[in-house]
Amino acid sequence: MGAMALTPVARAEDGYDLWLRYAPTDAARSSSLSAHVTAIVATGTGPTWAAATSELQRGIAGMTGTKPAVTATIQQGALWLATPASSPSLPVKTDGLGLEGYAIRSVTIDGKAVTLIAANSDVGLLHGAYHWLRLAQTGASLDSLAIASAPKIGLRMLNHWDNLDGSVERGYAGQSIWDWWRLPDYKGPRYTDYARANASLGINGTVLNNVNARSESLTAPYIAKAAALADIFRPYGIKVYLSVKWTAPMELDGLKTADPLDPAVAAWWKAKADEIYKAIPDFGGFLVKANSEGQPGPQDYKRTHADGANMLAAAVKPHGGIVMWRAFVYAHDNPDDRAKQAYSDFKPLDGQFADNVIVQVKNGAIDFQPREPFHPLFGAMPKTPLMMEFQITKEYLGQSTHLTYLGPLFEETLDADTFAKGKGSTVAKVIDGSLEGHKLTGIAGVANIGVDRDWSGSIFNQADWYAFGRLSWDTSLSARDIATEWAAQTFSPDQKVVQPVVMMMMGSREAAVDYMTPLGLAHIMNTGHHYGPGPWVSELARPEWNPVYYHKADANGIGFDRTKSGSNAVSQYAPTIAKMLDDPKTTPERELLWFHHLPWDYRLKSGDTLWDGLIHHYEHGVADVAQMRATWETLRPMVDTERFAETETLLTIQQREAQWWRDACIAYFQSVSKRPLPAGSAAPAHSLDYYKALKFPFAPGN
Ligand code: BDP
Repeated sequence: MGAMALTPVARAEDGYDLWLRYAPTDAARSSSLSAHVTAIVATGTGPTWAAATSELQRGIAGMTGTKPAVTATIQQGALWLATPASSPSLPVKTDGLGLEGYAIRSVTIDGKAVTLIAANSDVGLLHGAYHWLRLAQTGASLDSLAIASAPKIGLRMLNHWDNLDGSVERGYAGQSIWDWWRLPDYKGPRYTDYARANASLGINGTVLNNVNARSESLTAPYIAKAAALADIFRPYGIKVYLSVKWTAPMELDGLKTADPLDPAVAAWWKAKADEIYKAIPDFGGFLVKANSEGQPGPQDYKRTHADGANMLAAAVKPHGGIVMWRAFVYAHDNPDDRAKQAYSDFKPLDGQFADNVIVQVKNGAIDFQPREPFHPLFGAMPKTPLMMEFQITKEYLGQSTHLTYLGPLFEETLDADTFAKGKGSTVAKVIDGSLEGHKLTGIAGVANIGVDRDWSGSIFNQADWYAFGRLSWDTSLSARDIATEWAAQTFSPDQKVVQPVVMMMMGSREAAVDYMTPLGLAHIMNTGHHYGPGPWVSELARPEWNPVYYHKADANGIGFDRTKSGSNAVSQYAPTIAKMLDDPKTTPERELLWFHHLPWDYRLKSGDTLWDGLIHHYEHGVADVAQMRATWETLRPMVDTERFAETETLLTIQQREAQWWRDACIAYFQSVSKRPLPAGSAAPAHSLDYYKALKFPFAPGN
């Protein structure tokens, strides 16, 4: 065991510092760090420079105990921040780094060895400073650095589903961090720490309010509040955006209609945009949920999503703003397979959107399930920029209690091949614009942030925020590498800590898939709060709100037939994929029941029947959680007490609930299949009626 791991923890850790802990290092590392930052050379001025130099000072002081000075002259061992504007004789080329990227180089200037962080802009320098600090915190070598990094995706955004009353839709980390009531005057320190955390990942935009928006967020007092936040975030390279409610002109100013082709409506939005830009000159633009789950929208006036998006786009265009128009739509009066509806609505509109509109598409066609095949719209709208919407908050993956690291889920979707232009047309290439040559590009994550001390509801949930940010900057990073650097910064760079933590994280999402929705099952969570199992639910008003709609289990078999002879959702994919998914034998087993309704006796690759295999997957999931607990237990001597105990308790809950999921699902599926459990599988602990009777009226986030 490394000496570092045994160093007593100087202070209680409650997770507030996230991955920016800058914990004291051992003596050897500390002197190496000091030798690499004998001073910080900075000749630029302004708030972003101040943010970069003070973050470096904070980091180095934390790790070594000594705060380096900021000076204007190069000295041996200095860390030198420079842009072409601050240092005309920059020895490093900054071409290709864009306005947000940076280079980090070990160079010799007049015989003095220095580490140069170079960028075209102040914000680029800030990103470079955070990269250097990440190297420092993870124990990486700081010699011979030759790094160049620039993001491929332009908009890297958090979407807050935060309400003006302080509650957070699908939030499991306490109330909203936006203290709307006391803004714009009172600006607590959390806002700056939020900006620091995001800037450390390169996140450059935040939508402050819920997509299920209230009109009030567009009134003068709330614009002033948003402007106060924008002022705090600006030095960190983060722009503010707002979700808007389609009928705001009617609700706020008594207009008779919200028809996007009505000139009075367009004029209202133009005036509103002008008002916002007066208060927030670099305001990013609007996010819109329209004609979805009861929200009003242009279709209420027999207009299309494109008509609506383009009208708003015209309002923000003179200011350089954009509109992010969500494709998450499905209608109660549409009897077609819910998984097909977004494609059916949007695909025909390809080519009709204004050039400052980007369509925001969820990773899968239903709704943030533990596993979904990639959304068929990716690759299907070549003339339209599409941005990704991931959910960082774990509505369907154990909320605040389960450890289910989302890195592998994000990675799986980004790496999926749409075959839109032949092999290699990955979802990542669709959203970074390279497949079709789009300049407007974006990725959004529904935030998991609240006022809890640890921000995200648990220490391990922080990793999902982290992974989202890192992948937004560079979609080619691996979930494993991201977990590795997160663990090193969050706990300790000691491999004896990092390796087991990464092992737990990397298996955790598959474990959740197994104990919740194995083999391509989806949306069998209980009603409303989506907490816990409810595969039996069948009485809700809209068919697609009921789990039975998704699994279609009966005496003969289980699964949703989306083949040509079923709903034909497969035809929404490129022909190569459609063909593969049309046949259960060539469909990846992990997505089997998403695309096929199969008899219980269907043979899986393992040799199991579908029935036995389903049970075995449920059991693997439970066993994996037991293994995660055992692994965590080995870390007891190496992790500080408070954070160790939190995770220990949450894993105990997770194990109990994984068992609950297994037992409840098996009890239900057995009631329809009427089959005996495979040899060695224990009967559920309780009757089906017991599981059905469990109620959670006050579950959070609902
Ligand atoms: C679902 C959530 C719901 C959101 C909706 C959306 O259950 O709370 O409003 O998505 O994305 O996942 O609009």
